Amino acid sequence: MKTVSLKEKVLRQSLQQFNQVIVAFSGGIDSTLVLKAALETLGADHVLAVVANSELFTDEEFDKAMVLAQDLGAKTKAVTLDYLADEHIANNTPETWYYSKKMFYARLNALAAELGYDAVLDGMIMDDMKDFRPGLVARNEAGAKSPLQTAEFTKADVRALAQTLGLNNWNKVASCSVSSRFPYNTTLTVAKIQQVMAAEKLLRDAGFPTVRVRYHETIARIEVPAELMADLLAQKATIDTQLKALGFKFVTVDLAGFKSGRMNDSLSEAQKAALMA
Ligand code: NMN
Repeated sequence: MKTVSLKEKVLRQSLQQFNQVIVAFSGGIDSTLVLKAALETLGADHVLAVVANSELFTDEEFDKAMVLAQDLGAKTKAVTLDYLADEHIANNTPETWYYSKKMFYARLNALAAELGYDAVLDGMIMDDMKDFRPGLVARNEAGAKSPLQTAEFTKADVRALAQTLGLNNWNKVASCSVSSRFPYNTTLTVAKIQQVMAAEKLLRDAGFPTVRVRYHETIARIEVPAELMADLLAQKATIDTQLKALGFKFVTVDLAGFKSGRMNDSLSEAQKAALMA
């Protein structure tokens, strides 16, 4: 098995093939490591951190990512993406992940061409290959590079190297498009998205940094890690009142606890395989 220091060497060598790169930066640990390694390997004049702003991610995450990239010494650029203008995304079809990443990488490629950058890098890691991620198909089509995958980094490797490099202010909780809170084939509106985001913010502020409020029309189904369920129930009256004030008629807790990708349970294995092909 390759050691983290060997993987780090491969990462830095793979970055040296580029002259100027755009790093798709979310502020999470993976893209923070890519940005840091790119800055150190190529120099700050050769790296641009691009942060996407859209209705599908919170403004808080966007603001944090911009500040973090600047703190790391990167030049930054914000791009606004109108995801809901795409009907696959607005109707949350099972193709939503493909079309949202297609729009994302197309925008970054256009920016790279306009500004004279020779590659677009993202923070995908080995673990992402095991998940249902049709966005990887769009990445491949767009020709974007994932240097952490090239160097075979797992999440554990990323954490280890981030610690060695003194990276400690990345967004601790992995973020994900809010569309993952909605059943497939639900029409997304700004109002519904804001309802879910507001509910999750209330829950984060109540002591649940990892939380999903899955939207089932009048029903909110809360997922928190199983070990925190008792803490959630200790605040049940307040949370019930607060989420009803946001427009939910019924506020429920999922007894199975938080599990990333839960909405994909409605897709068959054959459907998932076809969407990843
Ligand atoms: O953690 P939750 O909210 O359940 O969301 C995770 C799911 O969202 C993943 O299982 C994946 O299916 C989906 N997702 C897909 C992509 C992609 O295709 N690039 C990116 C992020 C999340």
